[in-house]
Formats: sequence, C-alpha cells, structure tokens
Amino acid sequence: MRGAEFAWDAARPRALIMGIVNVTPDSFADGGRYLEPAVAAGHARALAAEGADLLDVGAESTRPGSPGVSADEECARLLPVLERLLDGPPCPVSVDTSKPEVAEAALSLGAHMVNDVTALGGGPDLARVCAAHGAALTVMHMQGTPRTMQVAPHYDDLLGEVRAGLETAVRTAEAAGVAPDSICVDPGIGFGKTVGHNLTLLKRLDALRPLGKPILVGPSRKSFIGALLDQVPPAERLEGTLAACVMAVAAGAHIVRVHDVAAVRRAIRVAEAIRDAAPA
Ligand code: HH2
Repeated sequence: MRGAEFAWDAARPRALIMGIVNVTPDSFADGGRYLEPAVAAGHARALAAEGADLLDVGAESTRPGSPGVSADEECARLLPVLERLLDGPPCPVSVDTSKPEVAEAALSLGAHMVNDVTALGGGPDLARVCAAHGAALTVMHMQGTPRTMQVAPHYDDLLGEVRAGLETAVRTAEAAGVAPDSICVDPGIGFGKTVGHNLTLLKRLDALRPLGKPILVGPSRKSFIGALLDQVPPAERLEGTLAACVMAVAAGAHIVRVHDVAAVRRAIRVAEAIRDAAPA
C-alpha cells in the first residue's frame, strides 16, 4: 500500500487493527478529546505504540443525526494533525473522509488510504483522487445518510443488498483506476442498520467473501452493544467491543477499526491462537 507494506503470513493470517483518531467535537464515543492537533497526533502515536497496524484519522462525525461539516472545516481540523503524524508515520495512515478535496489534501501530505463511509456515494471523483496518488480505498455500506439512517432501516435482503452496494462501489473504484488489491470493503455496522441487522452482518461476514477484498468492520463502542447491555454508555462498551471483534475475526474480518487498540489486540491474539491450534 503506497510504500507501506504489512507483514502478511498467508498460512497464518492475522487480523489487522485500525486505531481510531477522531479530530471532532462531537464523535459519539470520544468527541472533543482530540481536537488539539498535538493531542490528536500524540493519541495516534500512542495507538500505534499499543499495536495498531494502521490508523484512521477522521475530522467529521458520522454518528446518527450528524449534520456534517464543510470541506474547509474538515481540512482545518485534519491537516494540522496529518502534518505532525506523516512526518515519520508510525504506521500507515487512513483518512476517514468522503470529500475528494479533503482526500486530495490529505494524500498530498502522504496519507496512505481513504476510508469512505458513503461507498463512493458522491460519485467516482474520490476514487480518482485515490488512483492518482496510488492510495488504498475502503468503501463502507450505508443505507441513507448519517442524518436519517437510523430512522427506519429496512432491507428485503440484508446480505444481498449490502454485498451488491459494495460490489457497485468496488467496480466504480476499479474503473477509476484504484488498484484492485488496494480496496477494502466494510458492511457499515450502525450505518442504517437495526441491532438485528448489525448482529447478522457480524455473524455473516462470509457473505462478503465473493467480493474478493479484505473485509474491514467497525463495531467499536457502537450503540448495538449498548442496546444489548442495558444501554451502557460508550465508555462502558469495552467488553462488548471485544466480543464483537473476536466474533468478527472468527467470521472472516481482516481488519477491525477500534478505539481500544491494546485490549482488542490482546483479545484477538488469543482468539487467533485458538483458531490456529493444532488438531488433537
Ligand atoms: N464507523 C464510524 C466512522 N467511520 N468507517 C468504517 N470504514 N467503518 C465504520 O464502522 C466506521 C467508519 C463511526 O465511528 P466513530 O468514528 O468512532 O464515530 P463518529 O462517526 O461519531 O466520529
């Protein structure tokens, strides 16, 4: 990936951990904690030291009901962090944005990947920017927009519709010139999904296997965990996050996007050791 290679052992594949860095005042789990560029860059380096294989830096909350921010505002939050981080990045850096102009600015600074929660819903321009920079791209499924997505999520065929939406995005990305081996797919946990939809998607990640791309999932601290645990707040969703990540890896996830890197890394290592144990 754009000069950054992962140590990948095909015989004993291990899931990669993407650490979340939210440079926002209003993210659902950690809004306002990392708005100061030096604090955000420090947090990113701390996540890398905890064992993150890659980082995902975002400057626009996509929580349910979020109104979104302008490209200028997104760049004003993001670029000072990237300037500090990409001057000797501790690991590859993804940028969580759907705006081509924000992606262009971030990739020009040396970011390695773009994470688009709209699965190219804004058209192919974002993919063209990635292609021009030789960057990787994650496309994530969402039904509706952050403002409306949780009003009444409905699917006639959950797995088929999510897979088809991602397949369309993958085709668009490849047609725009993104390298086929630099595209990840994500079912979009919490993005236009009921609790039941989220659980089924996490259980049935095999439904995305025919796409032939690495599967990324982001269950970290999300509201479906709160709903299963008497509405515990995001700060108390660590155990639920660990369970979701372990089950996702068992179901075929290649990358998990999380806030709690050290804890998730430990949980996944143990789960993978059991999965790979010698037969009796
Ligand atoms: N979830 C969030 C944001 N970006 N990207 C991918 N690929 N997959 C996800 O599941 C995903 C994502 C939402 O989580 P967070 O960034 O913690 O919150 P907020 O959007 O409020 O900043």
